[in-house]
Amino acid sequence: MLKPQASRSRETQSLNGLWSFALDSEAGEAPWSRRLATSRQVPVPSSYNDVFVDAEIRDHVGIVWYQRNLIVPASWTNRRIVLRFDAVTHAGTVYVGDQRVAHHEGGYTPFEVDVSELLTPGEEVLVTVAVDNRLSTATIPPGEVSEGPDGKQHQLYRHDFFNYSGLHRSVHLYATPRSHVSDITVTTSLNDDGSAAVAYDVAVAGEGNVRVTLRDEERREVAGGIASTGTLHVERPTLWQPGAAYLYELVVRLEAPDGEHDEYTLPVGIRTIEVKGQEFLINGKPFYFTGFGKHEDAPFRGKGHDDVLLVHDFALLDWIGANSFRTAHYPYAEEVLDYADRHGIVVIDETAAVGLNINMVAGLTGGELTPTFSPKTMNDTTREAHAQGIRELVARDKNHPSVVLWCIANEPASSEAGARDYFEPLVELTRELDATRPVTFANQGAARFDNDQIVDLFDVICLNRYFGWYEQTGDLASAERALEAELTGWAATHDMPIIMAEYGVDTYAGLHQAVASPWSEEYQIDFLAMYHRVFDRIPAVVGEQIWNFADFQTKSAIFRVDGNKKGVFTRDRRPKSVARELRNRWTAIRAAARREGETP
Ligand code: GCB
Repeated sequence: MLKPQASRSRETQSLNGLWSFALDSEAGEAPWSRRLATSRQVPVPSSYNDVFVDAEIRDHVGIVWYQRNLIVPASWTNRRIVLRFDAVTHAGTVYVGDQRVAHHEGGYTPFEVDVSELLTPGEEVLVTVAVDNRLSTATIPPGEVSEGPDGKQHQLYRHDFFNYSGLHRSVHLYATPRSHVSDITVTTSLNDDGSAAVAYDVAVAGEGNVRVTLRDEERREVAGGIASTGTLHVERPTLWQPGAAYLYELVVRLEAPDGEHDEYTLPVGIRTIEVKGQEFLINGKPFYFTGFGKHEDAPFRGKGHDDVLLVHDFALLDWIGANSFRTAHYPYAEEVLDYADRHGIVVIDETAAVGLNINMVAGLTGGELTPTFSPKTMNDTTREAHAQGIRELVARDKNHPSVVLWCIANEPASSEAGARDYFEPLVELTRELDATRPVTFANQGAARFDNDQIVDLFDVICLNRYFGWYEQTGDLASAERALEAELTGWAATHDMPIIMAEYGVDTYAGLHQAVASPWSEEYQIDFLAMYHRVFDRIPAVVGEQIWNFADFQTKSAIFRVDGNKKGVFTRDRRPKSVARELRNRWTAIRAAARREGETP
């Protein structure tokens, strides 16, 4: 799915800014049929939860209404006009004037609707969106809604981050010619003589001839084609590499018989990815992932996309020497991937399938066990929502060179009966949609190398482990033995590379101790140093991504103090003491990789 873009043939209008906002209980019948009777305004993009000072809004379960007017420029006559939402979390129903024009489920992928027939250029119209944040076994992520004794809806969810909701990303109105480029797929490979093949496939709605031109960063044409599908040959390509991004541009032009042309420009990074035995190769050379599991999370805006935060977070990644991150636990804004493409940061791209694990907390507390995969729990409807999430993720992100690995779930109950039947078709689907990238899932500690039911379906083992925190709390010597036994077990039983996709400790910034124990900055330093010693002893470990980049908000819980505090940075992005230690380690790892001719 192509991102809106202004070009010679396309125009865009941002619908970001302040929208009218009302809870469902305040909005009356058919709120789209008139102006919302409210003085409240909410910023877009943003979560609505924390911008007001009102528990009713912060903890609201159900529908809220967003509304604004729009005017299509008078010059947009005879154009195809599209209304596009980059993310409505978790479901959105859109009305233009009196008409319901779209409904979309899945809070982290875009959707759009052709509204050409509904809008008259030059005239004003109301756009109203019902945003529903309820999660059930029919949604990804899943959850359960129940009615409390107060008659209010209560939302149960099993993921460890606050259920922020709203219009989290940009809203656009854009115009294209009626015959237009509707999709582009690009894949790249390298030939033995060092030249590259850039295979492209252009989908068109309407009629016309396609022409493509590949330009380098100096805008010099390096190859071209005159068909909607083909392979371009690049003699001496400059490769896209971690830390040294290089982006060509594929300019796609559709020449329609009526003389109207459409033009779309797609950045293209030439690079290869391969999993070979226990190695992860980028451009044929071993790559070692350093970095974090992140979140889209910040004070006030919640999960709302913000370019200031985007640039600052990447500046911190650069400062600390990280070369990668995982989009835990949902697809991030496209702006984030564009930035990663342009700045050479490697991305593990994750779906929103988090919390498919009913017994995780029960397992820890000795509660009663319920099967996770069953007709009453995660069932065929859940799996269809999950499959749709995978389709939309791949459709949106397939052309990003920074994305090197699809992660289709976080911590599902992969040792339980039913996990294999649930996951096998989803892995197959991912491979059908994209044969060029490996596939993984993030494995939870209860599923070990000898009882996990699904890992062999995948290409890379991603492990989330908390020895020394949830287990062996405060006892790093025992934790070190447990971690080493676990990693050696995986390495001996599976010929696959291992990435430690989560490891970390809650750390209260400013808490210092001479004798380090949990929650102190010193314990975070000792804990991470212990993990790193172990990783360095096990060659199958090809990556370390600490949980988490920054402290983040969660629902209220007895083991959370104003959120999860496992960040290496605080929620307002100040480094904890461990940051400098990591900077030394990761800078040294990168320097060694460069010396040895590996991918830094
Ligand atoms: C995990 C989850 C992550 C949590 C983390 C924690 O395993 O994947 O979402 O936030 O543990 O801090 O407990």
